[in-house]
Amino acid sequence: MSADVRSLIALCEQFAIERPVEAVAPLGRGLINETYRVETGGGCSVLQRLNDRVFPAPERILTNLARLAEHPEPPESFGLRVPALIPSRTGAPFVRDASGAVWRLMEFIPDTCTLPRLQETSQAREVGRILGRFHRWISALPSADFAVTLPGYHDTSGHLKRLMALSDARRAAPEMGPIFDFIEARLDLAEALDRAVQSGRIVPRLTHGDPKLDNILFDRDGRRALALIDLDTLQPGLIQHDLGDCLRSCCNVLGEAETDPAKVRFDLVLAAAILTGYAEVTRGWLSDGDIDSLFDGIRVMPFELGLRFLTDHLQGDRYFKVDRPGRNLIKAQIQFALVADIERREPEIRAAIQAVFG
Ligand code: GN1
Ligand code: MG
Repeated sequence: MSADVRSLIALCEQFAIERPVEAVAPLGRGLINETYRVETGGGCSVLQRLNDRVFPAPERILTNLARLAEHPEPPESFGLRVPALIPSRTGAPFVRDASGAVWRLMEFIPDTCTLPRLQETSQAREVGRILGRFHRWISALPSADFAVTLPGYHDTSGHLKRLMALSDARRAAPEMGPIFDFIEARLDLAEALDRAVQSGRIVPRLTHGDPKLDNILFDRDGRRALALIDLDTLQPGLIQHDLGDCLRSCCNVLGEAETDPAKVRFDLVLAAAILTGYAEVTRGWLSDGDIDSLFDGIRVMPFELGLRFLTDHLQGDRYFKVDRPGRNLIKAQIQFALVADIERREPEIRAAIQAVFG
């Protein structure tokens, strides 16, 4: 359901922008929120309707962003831009429309682009650097000060349980057999990171939660990564979630929308470059337990997203936006194919982790 341009302009005008709005157009490839690029004579901003079927209390996202804004912005030399929130004319961090939905307006960082796929290892290194800088920047903040915007978000075991609870009736479909066999052979994987937390080998910290390639802004010629955007899931989590998800997204060079699972590969050269960039800016920050659990993070994140896509398919596509029925099923198969390739290449991936952090 997308709003018409006139009501979008009326919404924009409730925010503290000086010039009249000239144009509003859909922006980006996000699967959850509605996002628009807003043009005024003086520049651009980003208008978003936060998805209240996904986020139980969208205003918590804005509270977290306000908390983040209290933290001194990184100096220019640090190399991390953070888009500022534009308050409403009454000074509130968001505006509610007549239906009660929460809308926010954010600064559009000019002269940037997103990359549909990484072409060069130098870009991958930049991806690692921007994630590392982001982690370093937020590491000074107590994670307990931040609200959980999406409860159970990276609770892989919880996602697995929900899928298993609803699978019975649907398992009869012939294409489901091999998928459920694949999942059932990996029940243990869902708990790998939980076990590391319970044993005290890794500790929860504040994380981005969704550092996929689409959420990284590069300069116009695609050389330098300038910003990590989409802070909706900034909440306590694990470093392994962020690094695993970043590699899941960037090293599957055919992308999430590929339709042939047989073609899916995990690009180890890109993975090594991302980890190298990350280590360069965070050197010494990860503990031995963090490093030991990195491979589990890399393997578990595509598994978890596959479980989430499959669950959504079986529940009638209520969570992720789809362009046609069946899309979430194919997306799940692509993620599981990525898990399989990561498993095939486990020794090489572990060796790359050791070479970078060891
Ligand atoms: C969703 O909305 P978007 O596109 O930033 C999802 C992520 C998935 C991603 C897969 C809050 O992110 O967890 O990894 O799709 N965000 C949420 O593309 O569920
Ligand atoms: Mg997101």
